Amino acid sequence: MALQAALLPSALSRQHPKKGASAVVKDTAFLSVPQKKAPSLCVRTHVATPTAPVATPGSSTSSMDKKKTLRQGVVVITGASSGLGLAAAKALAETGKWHVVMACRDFLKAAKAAKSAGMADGSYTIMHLDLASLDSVRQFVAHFRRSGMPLDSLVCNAAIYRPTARTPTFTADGYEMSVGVNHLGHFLLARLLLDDLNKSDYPSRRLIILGSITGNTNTLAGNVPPKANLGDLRGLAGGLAGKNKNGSAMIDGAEDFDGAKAYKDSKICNMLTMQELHRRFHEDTGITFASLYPGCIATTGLFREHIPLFRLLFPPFQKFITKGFVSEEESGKRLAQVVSDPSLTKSGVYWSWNKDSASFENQLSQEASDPKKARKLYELSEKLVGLA
Ligand code: LMG
Ligand code: NDP
Ligand code: PMR
Repeated sequence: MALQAALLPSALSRQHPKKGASAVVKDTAFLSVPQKKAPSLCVRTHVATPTAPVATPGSSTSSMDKKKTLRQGVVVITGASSGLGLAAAKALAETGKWHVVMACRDFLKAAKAAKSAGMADGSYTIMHLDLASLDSVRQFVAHFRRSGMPLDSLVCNAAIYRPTARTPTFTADGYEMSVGVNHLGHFLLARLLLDDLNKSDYPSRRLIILGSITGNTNTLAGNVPPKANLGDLRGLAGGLAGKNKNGSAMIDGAEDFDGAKAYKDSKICNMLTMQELHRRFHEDTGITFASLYPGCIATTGLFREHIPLFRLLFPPFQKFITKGFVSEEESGKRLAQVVSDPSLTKSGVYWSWNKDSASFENQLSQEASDPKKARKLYELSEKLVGLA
């Protein structure tokens, strides 16, 4: 317990009002959202900051007659410039209940993507975030805070997949790229933004990290070689070849680099991180931590580095043979559900969907649910991103 308390970011050690101990969220904070000038690296497409619960205008002057409605929520989605992230951004923005902050590395691409997806001006804000640089992650957090928007939901969605790579590439901080972007960049982002989520007065605050079936060896898909396996994390402990040039770029310390395995390993990290965050912070903050497998979205940019024959055959293979295929639009709705469906508030869960697109709590593989590994991963990751 003492160790847990020591690990809590300062502002997180306070009790959330839901827990009853100290109702720190005052009415005034609830009703006014600070609005500051938009920072230079952020294109804001709306004028009004999402407002706090407002009284619906009515003819009566009696405050008793005024119905309270929920203010618009603010959700940050990383990698919202294509695929699942874009589809979820669109689905959420279209409800009018959410303002979407699209946290993207390629500003212009994101702007074009939002326009061509038909997202309404005013329903989203684009902010620069390159997860391949821990500096960029910190800058994003600073920019977001300066925007004055509250944070009600965070979706760690961005990812890269280098299926044919036999040699590693590295992030600005020198970590192997797949794990650096998919796990370490998100790990720092999530840890920093926990404070902001905790300050939000929104009724259900959520932190969502994308997982996948291919990181789970209790499935057929997870048994297609190369299989995910973090081993004893010795490669990660050694800095993923970052500062230790003789170290391994693979988490398990393997000598040879394998891009497909590095991606699957990074997905195990994502699923373990969600569970460790749940164990450390859910009870004290009331924040919901969740992961999901949205289905096989075989048409997204994730497979851009795969050989052309794979890209041609993979969608029909998934559609007609495995039947695991899901369209970008459908997957976007699934992710949007995890962000905002009032029935999906359970924390520590890995969501999946059945053929009728009904959500259910899925089982993670033994490795992807190992609490000792999750804790070790968390502690090593804190060191690598400069939090410990
Ligand atoms: C690697 O190859 C690449 O080397 C690597 O670079 C990277 O791309 C990686 O995962 C990505 O893949 C994997 C390779 C080897 O798989 C293939 O791509 C082979 C394709 C061969 C095509 C098979 C014919 C299928 C017919 C379909 C025709 C139309 C569409 C084809 C589209 C192709 C898209 C893939 O994979 C193999 O070795 C093949 C054997 C894999 C089977 C694994 C199954 C193991 C089952 C073990 C059971 C475990 C029990 C689990 C229990 C769960 C219970 C719930
Ligand atoms: P896409 O490639 O379409 O989307 C990935 C997004 O991540 C893009 O917007 C991309 O930006 C962004 N991104 C990549 N690198 C960085 C970086 N350094 N900094 C910031 N953003 C970055 O893939 P999907 O939509 O398929 O994948 C989304 C998520 O879904 C991933 O977490 C993936 O693991 C998961 N998933 C996907 C499945 C699938 O079948 N496709 C199945 C299971 C899980 P840009 O547009 O600039 O390239
Ligand atoms: Mg897979 C049985 C169902 C099933 C499902 C749901 C997926 C999902 N895959 C399945 C089966 C198979 N795949 C089989 C039997 C094979 C061998 C022919 C196979 C192959 C395969 C390859 C080569 N599959 C792949 C690849 C990739 O390169 C993708 C990958 O592993 O990326 C890491 C992939 C995927 N299969 C999936 C899903 C969701 C992927 C996308 C990657 C992800 O995000 O996890």
